[in-house]
Order: sequence, then C-alpha cells, then structure tokens
Amino acid sequence: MVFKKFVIAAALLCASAAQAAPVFADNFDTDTLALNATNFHGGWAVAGGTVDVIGAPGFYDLLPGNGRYVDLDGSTNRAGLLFNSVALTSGVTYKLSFDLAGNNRNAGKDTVEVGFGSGSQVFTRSASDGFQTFSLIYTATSTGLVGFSFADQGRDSQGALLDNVTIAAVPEPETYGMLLGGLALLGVVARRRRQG
Ligand SMILES: [Ca+2]
Ligand SMILES: [Ca+2]
Ligand SMILES: [Ca+2]
Repeated sequence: MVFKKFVIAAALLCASAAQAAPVFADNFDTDTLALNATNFHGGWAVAGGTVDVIGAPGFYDLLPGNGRYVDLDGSTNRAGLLFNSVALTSGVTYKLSFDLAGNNRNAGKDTVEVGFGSGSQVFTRSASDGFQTFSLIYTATSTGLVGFSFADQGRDSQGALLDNVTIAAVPEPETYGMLLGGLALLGVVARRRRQG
C-alpha cells in the first residue's frame, strides 16, 4: 500500500514538473473598460501612445467570449507600448505565451512587436484573425525583474487584440530525464517485489 502511494506521488510530481506554475498570468478580465486605458491591474503601464481595454459586457466586444482584452492601438491614432516586468531566476528558461487576434474591424493587417528580456519578435495578424496562442522563449541571464512588452506598429486606432498573457518556466530536459529515470527504477523495484 505504501509503495502504491509512493508511485502515485511520483506520478503527480512528474505532472507538476511538466507544467510549472506560471510566474505571471493576466487575462485582463478585472481591468476597467476604457478607451486610452491607463489604470491596469497586474503591473501594466503604457508609454508613447495609447491602448484600449475592451470586451464584456458590450464595450466594443469584438470577439465575445473572451471577457476583457486589450486593443493594442488605442483611440489617438498612435499605438502605445504596453509593458510590464516579472521577477525571473538566472539560468532558467521561461516561455511568454499570449493570445493575439486581428483588429476585427476590416482595418487591414496589424503588426505587433513583442519583447521579452533581451529578445523580441514581430507577429502579424490579418484583420479577421481570431485569437491564437503564440509564445516567446527567454533564458534569464540574471536574477531580478525582466521586462516584457507589446507594441502595435499601427496608427489607425484599430489594433491587434491581446489576451491571456502568461509566463512560466520551461522544464529542462535533465528534469525529464531524472523523472523518467526515477520511474524506471520504481518499475524495477515493483517487478522485484512481485517476484519476491
Ligand atoms: Ca480576457
Ligand atoms: Ca482602438
Ligand atoms: Ca491597425
């Protein structure tokens, strides 16, 4: 019985290691609906232009069913830089994940530059594109706060839509190897016990 519990505990450990708890997560659902929003929960700030918080209930809810989300080009014909920071640990690799949709107002394509640590990548979404999950990987070179940001390159007040931003540690291959090794050992022990 004790052995069985041990195996279950080991299996749970594997599951939790494979899905590290996020160090940052925000779905914007608790933010105040506003054009040219400035008051964000979760540490966000805006520079060099504006963004809007739109969505449910009925405030420019362009893609219903996603609560609230950010229109990355506000209402001043000058998209702002939406930025934030998170405490990371040196040497650990993290994945920034986010959902990005087109402007959904027939306003052509939107190009968004996403920054995470010293890296950045440009994502392009067509006007009618729905939310899709994208990600960016960064290995922290020091322990402390690291910035991440979203900058729509548009100036037409109809930006790409952003939702569900999360950052979580990526399990290292050695961790998987150790866990698999541990499980194999448990298998051997279990067989020996059955034979004995
Ligand atoms: Ca949301
Ligand atoms: Ca807008
Ligand atoms: Ca645009």
